[in-house]
Amino acid sequence: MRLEEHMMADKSDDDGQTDLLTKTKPKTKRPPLYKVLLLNDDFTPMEFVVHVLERFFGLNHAQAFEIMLTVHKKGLAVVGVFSHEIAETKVAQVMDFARRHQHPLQCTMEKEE
Ligand code: TYC
Repeated sequence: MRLEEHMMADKSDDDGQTDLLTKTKPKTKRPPLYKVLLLNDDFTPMEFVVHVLERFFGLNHAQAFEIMLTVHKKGLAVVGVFSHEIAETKVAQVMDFARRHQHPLQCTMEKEE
């Protein structure tokens, strides 16, 4: 047996990635999350926004009122963080509900970094 073979004889699980510079992290990447944002406007009634937050985001009345006020005062707020598919659904539900009630309420999503 050659010297090299003797040295590797008890290292059959060697993956060839022992070098400091060539080691790579095993990638277990989680899917990205998306923030759903509600935007302020001058026309949508406060109570309608509170209702939207209760109906589509499962918030209680106090939580919904608080977030509505944050949007009203700051211009926008994150109302939840979801997978891409769930975020898209929430945005579509809010936009459709607002349109059906002829309110200009805007809801968007943004990738969380
Ligand atoms: N600014 C609106 C008003 O004074 C209330 C409002 C709050 C509208 C939040 C949109 O996302 C919104 N009637």
